[in-house]
Amino acid sequence: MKYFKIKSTLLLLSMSATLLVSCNKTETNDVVADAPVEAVTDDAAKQDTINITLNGNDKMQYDLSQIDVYEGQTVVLTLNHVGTMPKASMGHNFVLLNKGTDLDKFEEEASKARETDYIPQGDSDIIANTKLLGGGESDTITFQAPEKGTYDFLCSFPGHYSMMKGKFNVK
Ligand SMILES: [Cu+2]
Repeated sequence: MKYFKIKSTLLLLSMSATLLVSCNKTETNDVVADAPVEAVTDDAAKQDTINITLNGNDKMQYDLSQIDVYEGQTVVLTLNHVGTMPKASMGHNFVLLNKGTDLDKFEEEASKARETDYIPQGDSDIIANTKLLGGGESDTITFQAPEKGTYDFLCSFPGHYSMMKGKFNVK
């Protein structure tokens, strides 16, 4: 009986010790995580113009899956095709689409638009797009960040968007 009591006291002690440790840990993490993130955020938000570099390669990959900008900013986006394959077999572009665009539907339309490099003309879902590039080529576009929210970007070359897509976050 006595032994049990000591044992449960010990258990309680170790539990509160664990709680204390985890509380402290959370507080420490918060302080450490908040300070630098806040500083970077403030700096990035103050800029009128934000430069984004996105690379696409011969393995049908972008090097970014998330792009963060701020409302009202002028976005200067450069897409580089860092591979060597030609546009006809491994073409890449960047297409930014309106919130809530049905990606499968868009891709269906885009794949029919071969004459215009897979950009369906007059499609109101397109906010901005680069040219279609082959290996070694680059294109830079400038556009206004749309209103706050999460948007999709993708490569509209047939079959690429299952791998080549990401989120464009306007904060
Ligand atoms: Cu592509």
